[in-house]
Amino acid sequence: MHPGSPTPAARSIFVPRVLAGVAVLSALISTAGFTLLVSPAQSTPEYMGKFNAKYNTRGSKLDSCMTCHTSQAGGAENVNAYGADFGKNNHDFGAVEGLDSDGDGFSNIDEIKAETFPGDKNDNPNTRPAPTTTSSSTTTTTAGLLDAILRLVPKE
Ligand SMILES: [Ca+2]
Repeated sequence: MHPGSPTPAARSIFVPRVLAGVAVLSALISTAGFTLLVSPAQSTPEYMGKFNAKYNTRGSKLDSCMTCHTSQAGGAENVNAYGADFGKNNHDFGAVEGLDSDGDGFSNIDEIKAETFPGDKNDNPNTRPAPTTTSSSTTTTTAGLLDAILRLVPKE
């Protein structure tokens, strides 16, 4: 046996230590990752989960605090119009489906089906093209809107 090479006994101790180190590291990394992923939805994860289960919106734009809140921070003090109606109706999603919480002319259920925020009047099926629409027509729509706005501004 060469003096520098580890004996079989030393190797068998070394390998479990490395494995333990890897296990601890990966546990730390996954805990950190999980915390980062979960923290934005900490306010009412129960309602978010129920919303996603009811409307099959998990992973969509509506799978967000912004569906019921005015910021990602969540919390009762910054609910949007939809979140406020939801609260007033004993947290019953079905009870507020027919309302137009944000007053943009689209009922909450129509907005949810279109994956637009029911609590943001600037986000509705008219302002957002359907998900299947190509980006070129989005540009056209935006340009058209800008043009319409510019025509409304009085020229000096
Ligand atoms: Ca609406």
